[in-house]
Amino acid sequence: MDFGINAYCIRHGFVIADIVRITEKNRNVYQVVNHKGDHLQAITTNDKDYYVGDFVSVTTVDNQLFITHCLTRENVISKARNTTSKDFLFHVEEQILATNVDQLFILIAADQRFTLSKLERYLMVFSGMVKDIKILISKNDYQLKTEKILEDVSRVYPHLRICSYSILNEESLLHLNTLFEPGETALLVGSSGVGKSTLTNYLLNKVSIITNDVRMDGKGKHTTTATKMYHATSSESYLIDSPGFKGIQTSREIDSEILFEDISRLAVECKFNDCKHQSEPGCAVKSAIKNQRLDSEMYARFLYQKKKREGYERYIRDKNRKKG
Ligand SMILES: Nc1nc2c(ncn2[C@@H]2O[C@H](COP(=O)(O)OP(=O)(O)OP(=O)(O)O)[C@@H](O)[C@H]2O)c(=O)[nH]1
Ligand SMILES: [Mg+2]
Ligand SMILES: [Zn+2]
Repeated sequence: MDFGINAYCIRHGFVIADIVRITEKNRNVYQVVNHKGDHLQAITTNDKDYYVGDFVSVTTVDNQLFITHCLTRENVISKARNTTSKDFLFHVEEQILATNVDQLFILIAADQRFTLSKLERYLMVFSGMVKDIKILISKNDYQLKTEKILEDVSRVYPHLRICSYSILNEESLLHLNTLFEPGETALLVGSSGVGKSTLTNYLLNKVSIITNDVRMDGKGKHTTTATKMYHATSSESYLIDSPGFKGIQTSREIDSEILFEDISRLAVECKFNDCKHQSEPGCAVKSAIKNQRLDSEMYARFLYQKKKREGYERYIRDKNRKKG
């Protein structure tokens, strides 16, 4: 229950004594845990922000714990901050969700509207930040809807591994439990109401079925407002539950490799280095489609995402030109 502090210190050659990990943040008051598993409160007097998952060094003055600085972050999971301003593309700001994350679980609820675009955005935004990404379809008690989603995804992206579960189905939960690696830190993300907190609750208590809390219409109102890290005894892993997303975008360069690896592998064989895989001669991508070695639907998604990305970049360039 050291929240990974020992392993982190060994990896980086730090001395454990004054290192704690942040499990929750409320303005400048932080809940932290030390290598013995004691839960403590720490504050900071500097103007730096720390995040859930951070390993920080602390000092005690008059019985009060102070964070002095943040230790090397092994990774940072972020997305663009939600904003209602029409002008947000000017100053899109990345919002840090958590740090030092080993596994990312993207939750999609079977009872919510599903689009391939949304799944693609999730994957592209996060795939550059963490290697181990898993997609979970929650609420698979909505059986037909679950099947439709799994079918839609696997037709275009047969290489993506997706697991579905329901909080009402014990067997699916036992399988789910095995996806969480012992000693590792897992972050759950997804729209509001997909079931992140319900799943967290299950993994913490391993109570077989939490029927009271589950409404069959899936529309509970236990909206999470703060990111929080827990120790999940059943999997011996650390779990971060986060508030639901309103949307998913990013201001960073996104990574589409996770979706279109097949296309980039073929692209090295195209005659022209800058082949757009549209009408150029000697295009290996087009010829793979013709020979049915590449799925035409995946290719269509590739063009769609590329067009969207280019439009977005052009928009930012134009705006900035007008501004500057
Ligand atoms: N039918 C069904 N309902 C579920 C399942 N999992 C969660 N729910 C219900 O879905 C609703 C929302 O669940 P939460 O766990 O609060 O969702 P959340 O992702 O934490 O939502 P935010 O905190 O707003 O981001 C609750 O009423 C849950 O009981 C499931 O597998 N099946
Ligand atoms: Mg929640
Ligand atoms: Zn090509």
